[in-house]
Amino acid sequence: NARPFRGSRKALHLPHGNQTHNPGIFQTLIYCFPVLLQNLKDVLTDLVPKEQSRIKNFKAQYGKTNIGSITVDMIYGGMRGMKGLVYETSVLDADEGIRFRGYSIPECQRLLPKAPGGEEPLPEGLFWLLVTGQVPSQEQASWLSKEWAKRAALPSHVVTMLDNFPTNLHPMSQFSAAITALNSESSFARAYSEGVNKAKYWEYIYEDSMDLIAKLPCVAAKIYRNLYREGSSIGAIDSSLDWSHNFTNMLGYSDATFTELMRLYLTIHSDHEGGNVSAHTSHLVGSALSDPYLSFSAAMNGLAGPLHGLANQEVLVWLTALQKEMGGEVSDEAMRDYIWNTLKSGRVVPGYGHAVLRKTDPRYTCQQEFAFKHLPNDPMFKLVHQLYKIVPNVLLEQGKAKNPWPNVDAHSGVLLQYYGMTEMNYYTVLFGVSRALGVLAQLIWSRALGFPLERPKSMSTDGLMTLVGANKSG
Ligand code: AMX
Repeated sequence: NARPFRGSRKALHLPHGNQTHNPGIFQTLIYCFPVLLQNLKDVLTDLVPKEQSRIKNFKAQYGKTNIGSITVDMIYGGMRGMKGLVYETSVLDADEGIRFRGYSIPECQRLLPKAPGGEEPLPEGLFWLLVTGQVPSQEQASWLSKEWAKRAALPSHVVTMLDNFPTNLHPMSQFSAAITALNSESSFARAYSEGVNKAKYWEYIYEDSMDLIAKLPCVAAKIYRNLYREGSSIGAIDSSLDWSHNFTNMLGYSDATFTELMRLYLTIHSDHEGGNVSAHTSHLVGSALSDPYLSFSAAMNGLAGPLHGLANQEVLVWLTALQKEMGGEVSDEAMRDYIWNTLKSGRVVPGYGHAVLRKTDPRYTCQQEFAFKHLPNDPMFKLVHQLYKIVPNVLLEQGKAKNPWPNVDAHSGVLLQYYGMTEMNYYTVLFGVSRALGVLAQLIWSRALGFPLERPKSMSTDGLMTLVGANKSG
């Protein structure tokens, strides 16, 4: 749980964590006048050289240290457990779940700034934490709200493009295509073509990332309105509101609890360390110095897969079919049979299992808590809760899945449908808006730290067999 930039707790006068380094003059100013540092770029400008030199020293001392071995199973098994990436913003523990810069989800819920009168964390605060390692002040989070409101406008060619998509094009395909087209706005691509010094890459990646995060709710809302609200206008951004509130307004929802849900949703889906398909994709594509728009749209194509982000859509489709077949109240026995039928027909139970996690996903747990608080009697929530008691035992009995417990996607759709968002095909777009916070925070650091082009060695089966001295005829 190492926290990379250890000034943070002292800066906010948090009670725990020992100071083990000598703050420089800039850092001292942070301690005395935290309110001065509302501009995220200023904070980063201070942090980047410190982190560059920390890693340089680490590599100089330990660069040749062996940290594990690679087996043939790992290569055929989707590189599970292979340590092969540096990813700073979050780390996933198989039993405990995700920690964002060292902070668990309950800690983030407690410590991150909230909207006035709200109880859920603001995604702005989470982004600040992911980028800097520091829990932001209320002022810093609202600086981000205002900054994103300022940068939200879409270029007209993207609006035209979205308006011209056929209604049978999946919302995720529309989302990804629009993000690719937004690269007309890339300040990194422009600066690179003008020969910018490598040392300045991160500054342009920062600008593009901020612009992209600001624009994503507008793109997502436009897709929603075009597909499900007869192309009605998303309205204008209100610079006095936070990012999530503007998003729910643009989607056309006025229930304050739905906005609270969106704050929680956009916070918890943001990041899940570096090896998952969407984070790894943006990391890989970004390493070719493709700009943040191109890197992030590539990530969205990965998120659109049913084993990854599309699972939230799949869960609701599966649950709705269950309800249609079985009616309102379903007995445990009938539910067991339904689950077994899914497995026997060669399909997965969506929302269950995970490549890394081995316990219930804390992102599931916090959504469950939200449901207990706000919709305890919703029939679909009751169904989800009933499944939680039955699916793990069935998966254990089948004996294949390494993790029989629910992941984030088992719960999210049920909350959304309760507030009237019943368009299941759209759910992964919301996941995508949130995922930008994590992968773009990392992209800024990847360029600041000068990570090279990603290029692992691949092997043919014959080559592998020769390497291990196997008999090639089988
Ligand atoms: N239902 C049925 N079978 C499952 C299963 C599930 N929920 N989860 C795993 N299995 C099966 C696998 O398909 C695999 O079968 P095989 O040996 O016939 O190929 C076997 O159990 C071993 O798989 P594993 O090592 O436990 O999982 P994995 O790392 O290969 O895959 C995941 C992880 C998430 C793709 C898988 O658990 C799954 O398909 N879950 C359902 C889809 C889902 O919810 N995805 C969302 C994940 C979270 C996210 O990214 N948003």
